[in-house]
Amino acid sequence: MEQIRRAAVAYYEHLPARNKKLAWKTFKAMDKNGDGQISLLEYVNYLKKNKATDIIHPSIFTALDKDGNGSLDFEEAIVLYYIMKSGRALICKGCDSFLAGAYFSCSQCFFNGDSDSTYEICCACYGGKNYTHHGDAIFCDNYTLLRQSRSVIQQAPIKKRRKVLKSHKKTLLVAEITVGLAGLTVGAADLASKCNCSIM
Ligand SMILES: [Ca+2]
Ligand SMILES: [Ca+2]
Ligand SMILES: [Zn+2]
Ligand SMILES: [Zn+2]
Repeated sequence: MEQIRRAAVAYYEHLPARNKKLAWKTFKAMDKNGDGQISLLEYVNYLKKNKATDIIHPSIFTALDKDGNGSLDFEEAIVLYYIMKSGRALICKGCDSFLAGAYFSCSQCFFNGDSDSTYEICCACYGGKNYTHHGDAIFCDNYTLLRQSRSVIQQAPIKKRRKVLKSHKKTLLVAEITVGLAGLTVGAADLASKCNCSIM
């Protein structure tokens, strides 16, 4: 979690002033009773209202609450803002806990533009084979996937490349732990089959 926290702070520091203001506004909107803290109830209500149901996971709130006092101050909420913006709310399909660190992802599901869901598991579940997925799945760690996403973009024709980059600019700006590129389609159809995980 410390890694995500550091990434979130760096992300926040690079936000233009108006986006920082927006982050603060989001915090104020979540803090319904105005006590400067976001309670679990306020958190759930806000995310439900904004249809960000993928983030309403008890393990995410627990991970965000760094000092463990049961609520989120602004500093803790910056990480939430980062997760919301980067699409980094990933839950392990094996043990159903928030993926706060390095993780493995099925490369076929990741690079298949048709499937809107990716399949991620934590290192412990991958190592312990605590998951069920299609038998021919090739799992890559998130760093390898990010590197391969780059080559997918580079392999795309220049014209399309700009489009791919544009549509993923937000996620590409985010630190290396992001796998928001799941929607990538250009030239990716057969990439999964060519995929060579450096770790395998
Ligand atoms: Ca509150
Ligand atoms: Ca707290
Ligand atoms: Zn797991
Ligand atoms: Zn898969």
